[in-house]
Amino acid sequence: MITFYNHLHAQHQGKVEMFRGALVPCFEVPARADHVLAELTHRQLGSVRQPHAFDDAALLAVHSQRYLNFLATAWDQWVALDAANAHKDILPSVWPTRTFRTDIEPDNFAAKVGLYSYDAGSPFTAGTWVAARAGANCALSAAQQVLSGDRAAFALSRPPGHHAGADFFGGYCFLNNAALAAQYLRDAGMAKVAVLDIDYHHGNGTQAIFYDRPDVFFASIHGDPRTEYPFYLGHADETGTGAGEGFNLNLPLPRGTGFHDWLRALDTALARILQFGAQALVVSLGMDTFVGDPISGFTLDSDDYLRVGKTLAALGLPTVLVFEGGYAVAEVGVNAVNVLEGFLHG
Ligand code: SP5
Ligand code: ZN
Repeated sequence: MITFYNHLHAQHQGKVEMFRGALVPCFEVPARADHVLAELTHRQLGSVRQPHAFDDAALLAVHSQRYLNFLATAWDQWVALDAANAHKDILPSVWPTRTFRTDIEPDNFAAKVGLYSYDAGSPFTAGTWVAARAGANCALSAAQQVLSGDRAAFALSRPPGHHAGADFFGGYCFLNNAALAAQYLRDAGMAKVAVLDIDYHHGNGTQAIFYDRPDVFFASIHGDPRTEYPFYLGHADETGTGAGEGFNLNLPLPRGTGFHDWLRALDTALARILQFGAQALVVSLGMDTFVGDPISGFTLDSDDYLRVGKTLAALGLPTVLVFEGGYAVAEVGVNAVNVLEGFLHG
């Protein structure tokens, strides 16, 4: 299996995020991807390649033009406010909630940041745009690799993507890598594509992007949003809207859920994906279901990820795996590569 990786991911290195009234060190750090890369190399699980460059059209297939303009210029706008800002990250602090207008882009920079985001946990740094673009290129390259006939490919991208919507960032995510891969497969002629999101957190961005569409089935297994981030989406009664009705499946599980019950949910999701008739699968591969994850609540062990990979492979579909969350930094390499090994060697 080919892995697409670009060292530019390390340009996105947030300093702090807001948690319970304090700024705490970021959980989503460059070392996460480096551990996965080291483990891949150590276990010789296929070659690692640089992604190809994709132009704006591939991003515009998922994201809005004004959001992409914002991402591309945000850092320069921030530093133009005050040269001292070059040493601080951008962190959102004000948002348009119910009753506010979102059709007019404010001139004020903080207001602009709030228009295009939804939490104060996702710092935007000097290198965020460069890193996010490189990560999206990894996901698009992995999709292209599968289109060219490979059974599977892995996008080792950072920052993660599944919380990013068509025009907002949040949850450490800026460009929705999994959605970009799925849309790329659609645009290349695959009529039905499924996205399976197994990150601990509901993939609210991916769900929102495809919610009214019957051509991309979205299934997600995640911590119950009544108690778990992102809180405001991911309930079982969200089944799609309009032409997309019936093409969205949420399987929320309580905090503390172990592998036995989690695997049953996976079987449910995979059965629905087969029933849908997917021609390809995109997996949002978050490793924050691990028992040792510092911000999450499931209890999967490292060995369980071999079984996860084997179960995904048994579906028999061309598969694009996209790296998402997973914050037990020392273990994330073994855990992610266990999924790949289980997929390849069962
Ligand atoms: C891609 C991804 O996994 N994003 C997750 C974003 C979660 N952001 C909120 C983190 C809340 C931190 N809670 C800390 C609990 C410590 N016990
Ligand atoms: Zn997550």
